[in-house]
Amino acid sequence: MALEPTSTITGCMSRGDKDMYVVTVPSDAGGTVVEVRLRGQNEMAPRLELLDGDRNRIEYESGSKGAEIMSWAHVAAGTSIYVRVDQIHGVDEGYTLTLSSGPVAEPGEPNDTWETATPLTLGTPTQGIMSAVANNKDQIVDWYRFEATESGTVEVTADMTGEAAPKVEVLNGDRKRVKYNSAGRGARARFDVPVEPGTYYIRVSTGHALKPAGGEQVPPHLVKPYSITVTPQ
Ligand SMILES: [Ca+2]
Ligand SMILES: [Ca+2]
Repeated sequence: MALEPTSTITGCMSRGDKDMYVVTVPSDAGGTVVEVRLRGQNEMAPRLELLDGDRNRIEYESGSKGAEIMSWAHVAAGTSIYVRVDQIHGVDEGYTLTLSSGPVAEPGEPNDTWETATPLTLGTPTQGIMSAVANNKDQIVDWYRFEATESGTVEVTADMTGEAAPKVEVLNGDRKRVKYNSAGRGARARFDVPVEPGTYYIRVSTGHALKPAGGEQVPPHLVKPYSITVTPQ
């Protein structure tokens, strides 16, 4: 059965029952965060599974009798995930499944390759989201580019949020690596890069692996953008 990404439905469980729903998100380029809550009427010990478009499990949660469980997923533009509902014990009762959703605001996406790099304005911070995304494994990488107008040095700063750990690679117009820097989770990478006049690319990713789905709260790296800045010295 198809569900809207923001909706509430009631279903019915009996012993051995599994209910499967498909949820298709809008085409916002940054993707959509879908939050899912499941609660039985009285005695049901709920189980909730999220699967990606290829039906690979991306999240699993279970709860005790009468508990409400929740999970979230970051879903790529215009794609679908599956939500599977069942229970640990075999009671016959109704349940409520509540979905809420919102777009991930990231004007720079799609920027998963050097060809689609987001242009930077020198001296001005640009914000992005570092997140693993269900149904698009490439989206986690963000490419940027800038134009150096004279020979000298620029300072590159990538200020990460949440569990994302900055891995920052600067490449020249021939896509040869000029400089690399990294830092820990939620930390800032800051380094100087020698430049000649011409185009440069910056590939931003995370050294700490992130998951496209989880239980409980939506994680801070999906709520709070990171920033990247290139400043002539
Ligand atoms: Ca991004
Ligand atoms: Ca990206």
